[in-house]
Amino acid sequence: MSNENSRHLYDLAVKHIPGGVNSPVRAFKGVGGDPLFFKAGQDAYLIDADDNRYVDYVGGFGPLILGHCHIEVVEALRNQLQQGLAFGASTEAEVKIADKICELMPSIEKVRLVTSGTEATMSAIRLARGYTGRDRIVKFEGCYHGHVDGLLVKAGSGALTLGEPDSLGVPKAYTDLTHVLPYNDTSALQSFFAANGDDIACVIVEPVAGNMNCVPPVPGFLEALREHCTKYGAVLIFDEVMTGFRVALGGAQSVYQVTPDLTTIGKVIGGGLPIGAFGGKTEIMELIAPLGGVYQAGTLAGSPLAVAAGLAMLNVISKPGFHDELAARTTTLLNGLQERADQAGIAFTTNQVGAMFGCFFIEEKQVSHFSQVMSCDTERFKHYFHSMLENGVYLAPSAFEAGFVSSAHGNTEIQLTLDAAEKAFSALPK
Ligand code: KE4
Repeated sequence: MSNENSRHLYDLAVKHIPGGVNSPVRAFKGVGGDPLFFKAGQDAYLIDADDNRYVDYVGGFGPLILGHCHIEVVEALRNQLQQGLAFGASTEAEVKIADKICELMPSIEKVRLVTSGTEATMSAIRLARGYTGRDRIVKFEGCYHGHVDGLLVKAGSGALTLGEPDSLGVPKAYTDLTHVLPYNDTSALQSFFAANGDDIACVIVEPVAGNMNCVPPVPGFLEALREHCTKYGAVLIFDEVMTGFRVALGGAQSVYQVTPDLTTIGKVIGGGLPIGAFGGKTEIMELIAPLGGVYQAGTLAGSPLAVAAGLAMLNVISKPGFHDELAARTTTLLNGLQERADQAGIAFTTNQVGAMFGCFFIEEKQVSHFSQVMSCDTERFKHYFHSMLENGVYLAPSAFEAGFVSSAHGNTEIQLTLDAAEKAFSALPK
């Protein structure tokens, strides 16, 4: 498999782009080697600069739940292109997508569109602080909510991949206001709130952690968050940028039946274009400008192109049975991977919530805690990643990212992946 063109593009890229990438996790630092450059995506496949084809389990890190270039998304974009790209003013489509989001996620009574997940979480936290008049916030180790200054504390995703969970350039005054608790540790939560609950503006949590690989909530964890936030008057923010409309049509909050006060979303609602959103209870959302005193704004918020693509995607995934079918295919994939790892004598386990999954090179059969994620064999993952790549399967270039199945992943793609995994597991150093 030639990577000559990718290598050439990388050499050119590093000249004017830091690390040759526009987002750190793409740099392959977590797996070694130089990053691939891609030129096309079609259905479940990515095509790189050397015309190598890969079954894609990154899906743009979550948005592409229909696979690449889905006909209805492309058609919606084509139509919008004829109408206009940006107006700096409101459009009918923004009303439609706001109505659709509130219909699919009833905890969201009012929603504001932004242009990234980071903007969504940053705005939601500012809103929670404005609403409660409190400054302190709570996040969880290994969770990632975008590169918001106060949230780059023991963060996951690219920060974890690069081994820099805390960032330079973030004033101590900011991080002093951020309390980090262990994910899935209800007793630590209880103790913390007993001592500090009255000072907490909000808790922000990934209801299914997808940035320390994929770690679902243990029974009772989300319920305890809800109970303590209610008791102490803190705003509960579910960061569903990744899980929203992905793990189920109504997101993780519909799977676990725990209702947050605010939710942040993104990825799927933009159909692959830049978008984010935050929303929730009317009494909180009405503090947002121009109605209230919490300022928030964005030049391209509600981008006609992103909204057109997002509406098309939401309409397709709203069809009955869509998510059940996706979850079933994901289960088939994971069962097949587990069988082949067991046959090869490789310590391996998986997590799954809907069409979002995680693979771990670890002896234990249940991964629920950050400490377990950090004990996984990342060297084995590196070998596995490159072997899968050589056999036509593209995984996230990091042991700390979740994987995603799309509706374009059919039996052919699942079988190709399992055949690649059989070779990869048998080639792993014992
Ligand atoms: P963006 O600002 O990257 O659009 O979204 C930030 C964000 C917020 N919340 C959650 C739960 C997220 O997963 C993300 C971003 N996800 C990562 C992938 N794990 C983005 C990939 C990257 O940084 O390149």
